[in-house]
Amino acid sequence: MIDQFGLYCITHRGIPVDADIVDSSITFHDDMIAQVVAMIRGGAKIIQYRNKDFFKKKSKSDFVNIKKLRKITRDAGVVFIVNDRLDVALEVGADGVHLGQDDMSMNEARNVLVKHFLNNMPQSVLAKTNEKNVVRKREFIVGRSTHSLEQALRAEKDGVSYISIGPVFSTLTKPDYKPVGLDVVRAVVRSVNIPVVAIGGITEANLYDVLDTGVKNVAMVREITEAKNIETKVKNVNGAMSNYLT
Ligand code: TZP
Ligand code: MG
Repeated sequence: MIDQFGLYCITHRGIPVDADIVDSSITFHDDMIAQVVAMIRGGAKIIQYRNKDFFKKKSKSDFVNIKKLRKITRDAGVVFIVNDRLDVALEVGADGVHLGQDDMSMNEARNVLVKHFLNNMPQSVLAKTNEKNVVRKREFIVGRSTHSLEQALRAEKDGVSYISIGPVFSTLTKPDYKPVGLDVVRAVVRSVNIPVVAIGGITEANLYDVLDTGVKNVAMVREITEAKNIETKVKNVNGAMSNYLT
């Protein structure tokens, strides 16, 4: 498992019509594909597929898109995480899933993963593998959203691979959540030993304030997906992060 993702990019349904990212071969219908292609060109190392509409409606064309995104990210060597749905993550062969506080517990996730990998492993591998190390061996990533120090400590104890903490600042992407602020991010970074991703209202402009907490990973939704040029934005943020962190 990578413990430094740098910029953690997250897709978002709906991009501004005048955004300067659309390749002539990509139709507006494929907007998630355009987003991801641009993120990869900008140097993203990890991308999460987040599309609340899909998970409500389960549209077939979105499902086709997720499969395309898996292929594009795999070909580019980019880690691909699916938000909310472990079943979808496993079906498309994602590298991991990101779960919220109200989603399945780590124990439930572990059971599903053990079953899935046992059922999908060639007999020869299966013969040498015992149940306990299946999940670890495959290094399937399970992330958990947290909104307080208590939740962060609990998630680490449960055995998740990484946590997100936020929203750091108030954000239109998650308007019902009270911002946790920079002090909570600092406390979480000091208190847990798994990778921490700060999220919520983070922009290129406030990036250094966030990095000053000691957090090494930062996730952005709107700052990236609503940028006039996604590729340049990802390049700039990643550049700023590696300058700061090295
Ligand atoms: N979890 C906490 S805040 C948030 C999520 C998914 C949304 C972050 O979006 P943005 O646009 O980067 O503020
Ligand atoms: Mg969720």
